[in-house]
Amino acid sequence: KDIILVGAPMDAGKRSQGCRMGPDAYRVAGLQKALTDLGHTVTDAGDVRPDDVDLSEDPHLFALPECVGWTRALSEAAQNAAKHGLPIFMGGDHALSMGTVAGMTAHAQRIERPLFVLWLDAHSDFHTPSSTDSGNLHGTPVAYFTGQPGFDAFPPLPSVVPTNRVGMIGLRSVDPAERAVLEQDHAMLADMRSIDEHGIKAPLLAFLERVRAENGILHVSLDVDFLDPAIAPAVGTTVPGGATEREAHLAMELLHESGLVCSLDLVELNPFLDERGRTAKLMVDLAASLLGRRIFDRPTWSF
Ligand code: DIR
Ligand code: MN
Ligand code: MN
Ligand code: MN
Repeated sequence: KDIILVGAPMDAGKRSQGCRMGPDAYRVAGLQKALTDLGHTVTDAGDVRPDDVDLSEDPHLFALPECVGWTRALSEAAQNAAKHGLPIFMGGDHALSMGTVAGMTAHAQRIERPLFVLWLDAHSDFHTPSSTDSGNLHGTPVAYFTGQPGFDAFPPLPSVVPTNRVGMIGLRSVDPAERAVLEQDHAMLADMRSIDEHGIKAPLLAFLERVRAENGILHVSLDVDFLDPAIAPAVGTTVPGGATEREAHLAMELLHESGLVCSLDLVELNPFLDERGRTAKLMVDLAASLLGRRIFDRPTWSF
């Protein structure tokens, strides 16, 4: 496969800072080598810069103009990268997914296949600019790309991802306003309770089956806080009770075997909070599993 690494040092999606160091942390942790070792051709396209936008600040939102500038620039970067291979967006905070998913919808339109999005996150990130009480736009990307109201300051989406093409796995922190909408909606939701009861494989395979049935392509958005804070401390919004290392690797291996993944966000890594690169290295290992790293190349134990 041709893989394009796109740095997105976005830190504007929330007040606490440090995610801008994410792309370089992934470089130092050896993301490119981990993927070339699997036989892929990997190009590092460097870091994207936000567009300059002529927009005033909104008192209720943190860094709105900068977030709009990032959305424009990343949408363009995603569309271009997707023409040449599978982009991996090295974040940066989760507000970057407004741009990457917008760009991937344009790509999906171009190749005439529907885009699905898998959101691996403790949070649903389904706030609108008016429902958010933190004012942090990293809590809003899913609402943006599913076409919820209130995003007039942002670029119009090339095409909307309907909520029935969104799967969320790992949920354990959903604010009341998000919950009210999600409960009546058609996104596939697997909270930690479902994972405890059924494992991570059942909901993931059910979602992948839906993608395959509609000949779709799949954008995966991996938030560091999907993982349990005990194994992934380098994130500003830790929530206890997250995915284990083994659940996460299994999910990545199943995603690889599906052959459906077209693009990947690695988001919310804050190297300022890391323990000697531990979280960055785990995220690199997970990306490698998603791109084909496995223990054995033949089935073991069950035949
Ligand atoms: C939180 C942030 N729900 C908010 N969401 C996070 O600010 O409204 N998403 N951290 O990953
Ligand atoms: Mn531009
Ligand atoms: Mn998130
Ligand atoms: Mn999160």
